Amino acid sequence: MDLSPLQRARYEYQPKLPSILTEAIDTVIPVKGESTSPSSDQDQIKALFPNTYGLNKVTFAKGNNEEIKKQINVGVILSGGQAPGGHNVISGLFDAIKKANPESKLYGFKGGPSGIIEDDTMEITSEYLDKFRNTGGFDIIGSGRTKLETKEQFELAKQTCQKHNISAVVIIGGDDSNTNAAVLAEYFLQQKANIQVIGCPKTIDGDLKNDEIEVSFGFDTATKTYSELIGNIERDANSAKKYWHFIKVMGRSASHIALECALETQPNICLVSEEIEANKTSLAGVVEYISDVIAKRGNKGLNFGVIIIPEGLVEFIPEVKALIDELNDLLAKKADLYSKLTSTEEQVDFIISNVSSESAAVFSILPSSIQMQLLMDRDPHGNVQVSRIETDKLLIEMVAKQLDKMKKDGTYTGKFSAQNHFFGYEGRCAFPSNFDADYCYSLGFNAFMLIASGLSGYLSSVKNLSAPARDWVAGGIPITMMMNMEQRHGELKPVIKKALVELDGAPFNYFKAHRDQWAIDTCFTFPGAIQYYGPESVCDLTTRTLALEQSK
Ligand code: FBP
Repeated sequence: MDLSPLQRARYEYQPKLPSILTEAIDTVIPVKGESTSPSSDQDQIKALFPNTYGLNKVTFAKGNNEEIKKQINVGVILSGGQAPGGHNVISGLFDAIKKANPESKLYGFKGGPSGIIEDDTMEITSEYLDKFRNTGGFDIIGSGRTKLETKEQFELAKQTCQKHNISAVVIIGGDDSNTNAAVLAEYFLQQKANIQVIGCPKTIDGDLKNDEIEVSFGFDTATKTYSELIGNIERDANSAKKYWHFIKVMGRSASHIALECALETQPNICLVSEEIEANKTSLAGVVEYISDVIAKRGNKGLNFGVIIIPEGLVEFIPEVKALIDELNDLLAKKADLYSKLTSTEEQVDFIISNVSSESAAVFSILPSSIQMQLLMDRDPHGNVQVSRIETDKLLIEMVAKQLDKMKKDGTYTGKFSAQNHFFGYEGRCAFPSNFDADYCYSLGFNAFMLIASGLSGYLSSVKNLSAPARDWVAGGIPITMMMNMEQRHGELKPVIKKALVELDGAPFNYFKAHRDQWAIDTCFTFPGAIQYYGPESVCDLTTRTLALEQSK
């Protein structure tokens, strides 16, 4: 296989670990911390998770641990969207397993959670793994979005594990996948299957976080990749001075990615879905806000700028959200009738005559391309695939119309020419930054320490992340403590609470304090490409979000 120079160099990179995990592995023992409970819905969650409710947090300390040398087989699953660093979670897990006992084995379930159900299993050997160390992607074993949630699936998973003598499974995924990891852990305990389940917090979206999980892996690298590109576009805009760039960035619900990129690049506008929802801003209101900024700059002769749009925006605009909810319901209930309609006109008429008059009115004003995107297939979790809705183009079209009106009434004298971009897939498989390379390796190594401690239903946790890696704190957090009950497809279900942008949090407050100036003046900053080699002050920096959240 041909290798790029960076690929070759990254194979040699030795990720940093919290100092306790650098000790000889048989001299580290688990230490029980406080017992836990979820912040709400305790009774319901306790009833659903009798074996994994109220467990203690765990950290590690020095101590004799002969037990850790026992031979075991572990399985690993990559679940959901790619996030830089997944290969390093597997590397850390593998290295810890082999350190404890070179006879122990790591198996990968291929293609995501379906791999464990269908027994699509491979042994991960040292030789195979070495080609993936410190590289982006999930191609080491592949990923997928199959939901692991039914008893039949759990039984099949149990059979696969028993066939390969696997006594622990590590699930690397986001909030939904880790919710399912907790349900699977509970099931195996109820069944006395002797199979432990440990989760690892993954998603570029950054929305799997709480007091115990400071950040999900991949967020650091993905936002740095997008910020590099946004900075480059800002320089281009500032050079040519002729385009407004509308840039949609990934993040299917929360706006953490958009906000982090804004903190890194100081664009003229960054929309934050959570604020739009809190203020109940309508689509027309969003268009007016953007148009006003463009007009203010245009009237000063500044006919260029950069606007960051979070991918999930449409689901936070109240009237569009109401429309999407009605569409989800309608397309699920009348799927047969809808599938018989062949022309776009028939489909549009069907929608307009089957939703409320308010939603019909919203649907009617949308460009037909957006109408069709809202009707596309849902993902396996029943969600609209927001990455396929061209919000950037929708806003350009609506803003252009609004600016035409403003021209006519004399409030806008500039020129408007726009370019649209979508940064999503570009960032999900980048070479992990040093932070993600180290964090992921630590999460994987730590996952083995939790397994060796006999735990199940825990999420691998590495904290104190704005400090140097040696000062990070490794441990385990019972997943049930992160859960609450939520309505999902008409049923009340236990799920890990998704972390949206906090409007009273330090990152948003910093942005809010500066955005009016960034809007009108040109204050762009240019983060440049991720640096892998050089001074720590450049290479090991974490995100602005984490730095602001952890600044005392
Ligand atoms: P996860 O939550 O599984 O980590 O995936 C997040 C994400 O990258 C979103 O930002 C995006 O909306 C979605 O995946 C795209 O999914 P797909 O890869 O299936 O197109």
